[in-house]
Amino acid sequence: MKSTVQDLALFGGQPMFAEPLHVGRPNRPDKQAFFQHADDIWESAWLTNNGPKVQQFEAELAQLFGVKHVIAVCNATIGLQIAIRALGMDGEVIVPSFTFVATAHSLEWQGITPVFCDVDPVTHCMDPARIEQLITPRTTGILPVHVWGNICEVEAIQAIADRHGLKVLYDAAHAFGCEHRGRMVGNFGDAEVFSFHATKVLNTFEGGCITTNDDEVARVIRLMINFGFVGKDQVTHLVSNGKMSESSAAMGLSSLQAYDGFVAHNRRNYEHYRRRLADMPQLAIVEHCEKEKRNFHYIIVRVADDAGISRDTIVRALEAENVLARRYFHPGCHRMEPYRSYYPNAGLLLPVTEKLTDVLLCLPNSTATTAADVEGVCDLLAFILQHRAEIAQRSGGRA
Ligand code: T4K
Repeated sequence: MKSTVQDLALFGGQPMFAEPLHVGRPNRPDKQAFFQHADDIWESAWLTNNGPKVQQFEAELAQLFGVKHVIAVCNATIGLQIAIRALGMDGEVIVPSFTFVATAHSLEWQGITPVFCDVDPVTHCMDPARIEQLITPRTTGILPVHVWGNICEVEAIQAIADRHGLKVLYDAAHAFGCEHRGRMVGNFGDAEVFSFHATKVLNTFEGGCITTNDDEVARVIRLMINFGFVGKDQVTHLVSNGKMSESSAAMGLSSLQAYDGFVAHNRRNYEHYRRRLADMPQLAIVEHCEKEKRNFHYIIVRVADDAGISRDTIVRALEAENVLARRYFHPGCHRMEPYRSYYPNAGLLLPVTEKLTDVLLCLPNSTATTAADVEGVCDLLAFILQHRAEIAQRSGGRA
């Protein structure tokens, strides 16, 4: 461990970790289990287009979620775009700015105006109290995000949607395996979209799925992921290609087998971080609900206003030590193009978002993060905090 501030890699010392410690390192299932599925695919020469692995993956997911329809897709961004169309959203849709930019882009990309709504300071999910003031005659839907696996206030949001005749589509990219009042995510709103990107708790390299309990919505989505084909020659919709490949489904099936182990590992790391961070009043971990199913995948820390060191300086100091923490979600969609040019004053209605984008950081967690890694990252954070005044001074007064 380091003894003086000069030992920090930021000031020329040796990095504490020889190899980079990434946020977003994939959870990998048993190699043989994956290879067995890959071998089946090889032998069958059926590589995509609703093959047997995709069908099996969808069936296993439907059982896990307890939902009527699961449609596997090539990634969550395409999944969102297709679900938005299938639900007939148009005009304006209310969406948080505090999310990965894919959520807003999936609307704007198809000519729908994302109307940014502020979020709750504790859960970081859309604040239902802010929704109604954003509804106009052009509003057709609400697209909230279960950020970090925290579940949105689904009852309050549904009540607003019902009052105003709006569709609700959840971005559930972070919420695989989570539940709310005993009901699995996947069953809320008109549809939900999960991401199985490499960085997610369960991955299919790239991938995702759309879930719904509505037979008609599911029927339209199935057309929309496959060029609009009904049968061999007849096309009924102007749509896209959102199919998941068999190799992705193979990764999904083997990952489902390993999923409980992923969550147990994540949870041990989360508890470890929480224990250590309890001694650092400048850093508050965003807690996961422990009474209901959660995936414990995201370790999010809030830097206190009076910490005496900024989030960005902490991230720079960690990075120099090879701890590649991320500033999810910085700077907020409304500060990214094209939204920043379209709505330069959007931040005035988003005070909580503006704050969160400046004070949160995401620490490494996945099966690639060991207990020794967590201990090392926490030692480093404690050291940085202990020497925060000198760090600020040596960084040219930049706290
Ligand atoms: N909605 C929400 C709320 C989302 O968070 C996301 C995606 C979406 C929708 C859209 O889902 P998809 O269309 O992707 O299915 C990453 C992911 O690319 C993105 O999927 C994810 N959210 C977002 C939160 O994180 P970046 O730009 O931070 O990715 P990148 O390349 O910097 O990788 C992150 C870290 O992961 C790096 O430290 C390296 C590590 N990594 C990454 C990959 C791809 C690995 O170790 N191995 C890998 O294979 O967006």
